[in-house]
Amino acid sequence: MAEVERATAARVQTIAQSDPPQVPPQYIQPPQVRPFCCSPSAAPAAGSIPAIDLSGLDPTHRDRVRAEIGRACRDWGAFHVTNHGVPSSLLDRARAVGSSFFRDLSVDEKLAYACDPSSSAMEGYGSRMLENDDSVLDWRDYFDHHTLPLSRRDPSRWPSSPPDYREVMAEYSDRMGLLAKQLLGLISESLGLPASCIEHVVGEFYQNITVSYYPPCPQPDLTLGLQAHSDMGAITLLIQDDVGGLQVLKDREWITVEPLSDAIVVLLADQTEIMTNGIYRSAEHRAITNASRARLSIATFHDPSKARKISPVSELVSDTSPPRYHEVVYGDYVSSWYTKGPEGKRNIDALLL
Ligand SMILES: O=C(O)CCC(=O)C(=O)O
Repeated sequence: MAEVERATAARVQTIAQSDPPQVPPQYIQPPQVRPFCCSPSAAPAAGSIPAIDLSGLDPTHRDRVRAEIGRACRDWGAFHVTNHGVPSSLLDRARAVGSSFFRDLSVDEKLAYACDPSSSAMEGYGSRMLENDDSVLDWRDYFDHHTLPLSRRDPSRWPSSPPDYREVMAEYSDRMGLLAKQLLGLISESLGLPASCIEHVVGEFYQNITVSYYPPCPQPDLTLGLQAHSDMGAITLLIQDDVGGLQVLKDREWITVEPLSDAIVVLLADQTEIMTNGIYRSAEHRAITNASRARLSIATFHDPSKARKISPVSELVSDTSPPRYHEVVYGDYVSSWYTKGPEGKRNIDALLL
């Protein structure tokens, strides 16, 4: 098969557009990880991630916000923030340019931005999370952008259509970076640490933005849009459209994160679990599919540089509370994630002392 044909055939959107009655076998998940429910609306109604109102961070409100963030990080590792200061028009524009890229461009136009399938974590248009031959594939196409530090940002590698794509994504990156810093400050304070503590350990943010597109799926009960994982870095900020499909694991049960208009989902990632010595846990999450509507999400990952060494912060370690994780060089952590695959949280568990 010619190179381009192979790439085209691998696109989930192309498969979905041919209206197959069944998904191809490589998308069928083993029974133990299949979604219990076949549509987000059939998911358990009880329990949803907490929603925290960030408005008015003056000293009085800051105490309330800190306490709520502490509870959410301890109990869930995931929460919504509202009144976060990012204009809802920007969230809408980011969703609009993302869905226009997937919906309005032909496959050939999209393939002009294809990322190199033989190399992990590359920028561009892609379809699979892992390249291991034996891995079950996600029912998802995506576009990954390298956005911060600015030296990594090259909008000429991003879609030129719709015409405002690059401008919107750059502004979105800047605003998410600022919010991520603010949230890491509140998370530090919620542990009685100086606001800058976690941010100092992380150092300069390495930020990537992934726009995920999940076409309608003929067999949502057999597939996953994105397999279960926790994110590798420090903190992820995610928006989704009104279709829904993000699920967070809580007490061994998958809870659907109902889309909340204008809110941003905060997901603690593995390095924050290490820095907080396990007081706060990273959120294991996944995306399920549905048969009727395509879904879009935009995840913004904030990571340390590859050279950064991460360990539990000294203020949280004592004789009575010894370190629970080995120190890790972040780049080694990333390599191991891509070699072994996410499989839930296996990678971070390997660092437990
Ligand atoms: O689509 C979603 O809601 C989840 C996306 C996600 O977890 C990711 O991009 O890593």
